[in-house]
Amino acid sequence: MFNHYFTMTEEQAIMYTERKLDFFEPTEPLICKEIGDGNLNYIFRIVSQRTGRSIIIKQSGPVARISDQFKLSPDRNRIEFEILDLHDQLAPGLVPKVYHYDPIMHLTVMDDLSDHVIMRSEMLAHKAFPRFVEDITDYMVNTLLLTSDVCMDHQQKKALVKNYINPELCAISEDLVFTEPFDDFNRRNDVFPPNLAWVKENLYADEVLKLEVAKLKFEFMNNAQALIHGDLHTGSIFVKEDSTKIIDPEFAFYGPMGYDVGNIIANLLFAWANASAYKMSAQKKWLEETIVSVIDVFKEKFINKWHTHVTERTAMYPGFMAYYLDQVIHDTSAVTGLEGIRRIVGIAHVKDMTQITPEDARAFAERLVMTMSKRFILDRHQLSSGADFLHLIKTVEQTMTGVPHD
Ligand code: SR1
Ligand code: MG
Repeated sequence: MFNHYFTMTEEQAIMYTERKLDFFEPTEPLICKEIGDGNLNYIFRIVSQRTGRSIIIKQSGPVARISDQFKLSPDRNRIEFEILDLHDQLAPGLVPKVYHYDPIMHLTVMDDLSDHVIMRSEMLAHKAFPRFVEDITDYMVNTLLLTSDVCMDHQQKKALVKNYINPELCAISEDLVFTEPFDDFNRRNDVFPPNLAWVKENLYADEVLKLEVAKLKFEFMNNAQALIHGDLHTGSIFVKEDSTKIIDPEFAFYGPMGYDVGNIIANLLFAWANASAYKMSAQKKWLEETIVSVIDVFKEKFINKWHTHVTERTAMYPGFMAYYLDQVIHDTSAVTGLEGIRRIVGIAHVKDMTQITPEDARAFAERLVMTMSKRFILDRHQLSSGADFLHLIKTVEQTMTGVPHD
C-alpha cells in the first residue's frame, strides 16, 4: 500500500505507523489527528491510547495548503529530514530528533513537541521567553558559521550546496519576499484595504526602494554563504520554559546568513507592533531588549566561534572578520525590512498583525512596521549593532506617534 506516493488520511497514517514503524508495540491502540496549521504540509500526531507515548509524521503534499497555485516537489521533505539531522549535530538539543524518512511517501517521523508551544502564539498572549536569546543565537551561530567557507573544507561545502539546491522553495521566497510585495506583478498580494493607497504610493511607486530590493534579491539568489534555515519565523519555533526547538527547515539552501537573522528580528518586530497596539508596555520592552540582544549576542558568539573554528587561511587576515560580520548585519537589516513588508502586503500573513483590532489600529500598526521596514532596507549599511536596530524602531515610532523615546 505504501509503495507509491499519495497524501494520507488520519486512518492511513495509523496504518503506516503500524506497518512501517517500530515505535509502538504491535497491540497498542493508536489514535491520530492531523494538526497542521502551516501553509504547506500535513502533520499527523499519533498517540498510544495505552501509554500516551506519541510521535509526529510530517508529510509533504504535491501542492501548498495555502494555495494550489504553488506546485512543490515533495523532495522538500528529504531536505527537512537531512537538515534536522545535521542541525541536531551542529546545535544539539535545539531541534526535534528525526527517526525515519520515507522517500516514496515523502514523510519524516520525528519527536512530538506537544509539551512545547508555538512561540508566535505565546507572544500573542503577551508572554516572554527568558531562554530565547541564548538558544536562538546558539542555533544561528552554529548552523550558519559552521556550514560556511570560513570553517568548512570548500569542496565539502560545495557538496552541501549541491545537495541542498532547493529551486522550488527558493522560487517561493524569490516571488513572495523579493518581488510581489513591491509591484504585485502576480496579482497575489493581499493588502488590508485601508492601507491600499499607502502601499501603492509607498511601495509600488518607490523606484529607489525597488532598486535596492532588486539588489537584495540577487544577493539572496547568488550568495551561497551558509546553509540557512530559510524560513526562520516565530511560527517555526517551539518553546517551553526550559527548552527551545527550531522546526521546519524545508526552505533550507545555501544563502546569505542575514536571511535567517533578519527573519527572527522581523518576527519579533511583528510581536512588538502587536504589544504596542494593545499598550502592553512590559511585553513591548521585553521585545525591544530581545531585538537588541539577538543582534549583539549573535555578534559576540559569532566572533568567539570564528576565532576557535576558522580554517580558511585568508579569512584569518586582520580586518576580514569585521568586514564579513558587518555584511551579515547589513543583510540582517535588509531582510528585517523585506520580511516586515511581505508578511503585511503579501499572500502569507502573520497573526501578530492580522489579529490587531479595531481596523484603524491594525492599519496604523501595519504602516508603522512597513515604514520601519523601508528604513531597514534603505539604511542597511548604517546599522551594525542592536542599539542601531532599536534606534531605528524608536525613531520611526516617535515620528509616527509623537511619543518621545524612553
Ligand atoms: C506558499 S508558502 C507561503 C509561505 O509559507 C512559508 O512558511 C514561507 O514563509 C512561505 O513564504
Ligand atoms: Mg514552515
